[in-house]
Amino acid sequence: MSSYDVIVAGLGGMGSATAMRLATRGVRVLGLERFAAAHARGASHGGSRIIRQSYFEGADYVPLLLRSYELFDELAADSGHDLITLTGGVMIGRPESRTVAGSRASAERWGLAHEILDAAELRRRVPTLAPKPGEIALYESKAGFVRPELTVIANLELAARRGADLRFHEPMTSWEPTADGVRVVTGRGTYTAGQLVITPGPWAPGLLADLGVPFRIERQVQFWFRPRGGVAPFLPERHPIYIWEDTDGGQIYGFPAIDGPDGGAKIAFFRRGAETTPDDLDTEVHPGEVAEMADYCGERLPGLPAEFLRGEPCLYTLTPDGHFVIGRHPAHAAVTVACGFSGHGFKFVPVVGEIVADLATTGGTAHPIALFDPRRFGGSPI
Ligand code: PYC
Repeated sequence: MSSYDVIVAGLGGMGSATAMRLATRGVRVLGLERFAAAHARGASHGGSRIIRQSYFEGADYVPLLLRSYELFDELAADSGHDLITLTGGVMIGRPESRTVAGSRASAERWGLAHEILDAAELRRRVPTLAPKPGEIALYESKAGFVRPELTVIANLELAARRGADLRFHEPMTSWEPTADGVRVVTGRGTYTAGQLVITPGPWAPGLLADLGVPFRIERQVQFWFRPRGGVAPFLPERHPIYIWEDTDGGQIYGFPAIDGPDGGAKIAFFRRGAETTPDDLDTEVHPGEVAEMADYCGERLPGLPAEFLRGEPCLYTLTPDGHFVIGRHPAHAAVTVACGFSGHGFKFVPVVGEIVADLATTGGTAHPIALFDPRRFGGSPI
């Protein structure tokens, strides 16, 4: 039976960053992943994910975001992969909307550079966008996108180079506490370690049922459209990322055309997905779904939905309050969990890797993570 300091179960965004950080610190790591590296069955794919600093989800996230920017730069330099592109970003809605008011409150609290644009100024700066009367935008120059698959690959490459034992197509099937750590079973063997990190993505409801967190898994589709007249106005030199809130609180979010002249631009609803499970994921994108998105964005980005190019579902693991779940397992001191990223987690990948590595090796972290306490839903761990 092989023995390690830490076993990391799940090598998507969060698990790959944790494995890399642990290996960098000289920890003997085993990483287990049920699929291939950088797969498309979770929420770490799709070519782009938003990164931004003003954070309507909560001003408490900002210090973590600032650290994440530093660590994305470090990861890019160490791996040689181009991971992060700053295009600027606009958070659009009515002034009192969560997207605008919350972004503004967080920017003001932390002194983040930002501008408030009225509808006419937004239209002048970003002619592809057609705000409704009364809508405004918060513009942030530090926003942009990161490359999720490349980020996972960069972490895995560095983790392996620094000594981590990474095994793919080998999911953890069970684990149990032992006198001095954990025993982990897979279809190929049994392993022991002092600590176990569970970064399960959408497998959280099954693998972490004993946490008592009422997770909801939602299927969300990412759509790529070729704009009318070509991608020129959507190129990253000219086009910011955007999050746009409607009067009913619904949001869409989108990206510049980052894949060259034939690639189109990606857009998605933030939360309109059907509940599913990772084993039942419907990977097909249906004509009715494309029509719904084309119809919705036709009013707001009239030039975008000219030609549907492709769609790709991803899986959100939602918590009731939309905040992450990160911490020591309340019932098992040898287990650390990081899950429930609720559709807005990828930008935090490097800092979550740092936090989870801290927790697994020392039991604590200097980062502010009280918001993510696994015990906050009052579920009683079994
Ligand atoms: O952070 O990517 C994001 C996001 C999109 C919509 C809401 N948050």
